[in-house]
Amino acid sequence: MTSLFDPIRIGDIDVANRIAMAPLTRNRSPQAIPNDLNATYYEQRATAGLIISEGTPVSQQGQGYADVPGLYLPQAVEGWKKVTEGVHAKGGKIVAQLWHVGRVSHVSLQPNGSLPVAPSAVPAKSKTYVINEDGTGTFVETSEPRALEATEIPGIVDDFRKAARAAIEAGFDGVEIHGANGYLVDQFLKTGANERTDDYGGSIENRSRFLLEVVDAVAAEIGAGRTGIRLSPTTPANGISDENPQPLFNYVAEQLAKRNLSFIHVIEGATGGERGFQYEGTAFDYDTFRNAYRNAGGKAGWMVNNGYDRDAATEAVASGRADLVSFGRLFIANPDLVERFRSGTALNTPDRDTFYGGGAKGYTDYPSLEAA
Ligand code: 8OZ
Repeated sequence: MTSLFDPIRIGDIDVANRIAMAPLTRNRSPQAIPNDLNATYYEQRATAGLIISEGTPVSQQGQGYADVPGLYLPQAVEGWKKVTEGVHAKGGKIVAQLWHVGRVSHVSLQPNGSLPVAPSAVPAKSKTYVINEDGTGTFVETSEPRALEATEIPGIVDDFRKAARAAIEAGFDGVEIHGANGYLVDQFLKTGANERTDDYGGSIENRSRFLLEVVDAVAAEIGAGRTGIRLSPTTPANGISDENPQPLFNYVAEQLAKRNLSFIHVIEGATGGERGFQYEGTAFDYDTFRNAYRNAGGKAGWMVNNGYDRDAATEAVASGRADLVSFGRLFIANPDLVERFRSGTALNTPDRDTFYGGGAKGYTDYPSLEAA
């Protein structure tokens, strides 16, 4: 029976165990540049089999929150080098999460204060995080977006490609394309945000086109075996919804199966909430989704996420339902989560008040067993 502590090769990446650190927005990188504090935080968590970095915008247009580290400035690449060197020195692996928020942004974060872009001019009805003039952070309503011209789409696909190249230059082992949580890729996929009538809207094939173009551009640039993707078929995050997610994601699964990716990272249900959450009037089955991928010949590592604990993760991996499990909040509070799972030691409790923004408090000061 496979255990959480068994190694696995996913695409071109060898990982030491099945315990991944989920991407976590922490808003501690002013000017979008990773710093020494960020490097310490990641290095502390390097015993994860695989770290997926926090969401990393591929362009300023892709930015939706203050103080998140990007991959579009040369100084950011230099900053990320400190992070990847620290993780590698401790024997860990780390991929960069490539992110474009689409409509989940605020004019104050956009180039020249322009409107955020989206498949269609449908507001997210969500919140984003900005910095006030006095330096404190607050959550504010997202701005009204404008619909992308079809002629602008190749440029955004190319921003993902360039960011993937920058990630490799910064020493990452690969990338995860952020296709989840109501951000740009998910906005194209789902009927609740995509009202286009051109090649990027309407049919399942058309709504999946942007995702597949991004995957193909990134895979061609850095290798499919270093490319992963995160999907959230039934999340309501950032106001996203779909009228019929099962055939949509079965199609996405079959298409991805042909591409020999490193891993598929699946958020089950409502991100950070109910794993059984469904869009109104729909019934999505995650086993059917995985089987669509496997039956089409897909061999990538299958990573599941959303509120798993040690026992649920052990079962998921032992049963073959998943190859890896990612943990978010548990990794915030437990830098040595792998060792704590191995020894069955009690876990530290995460402090919500320090999730977003601030400094070392609630970031690099959670104790490890070794320190205690
Ligand atoms: C929490 C706060 C801000 C952003 C996601 C990148 O949901 C995020 C995110 C999460 O994927």
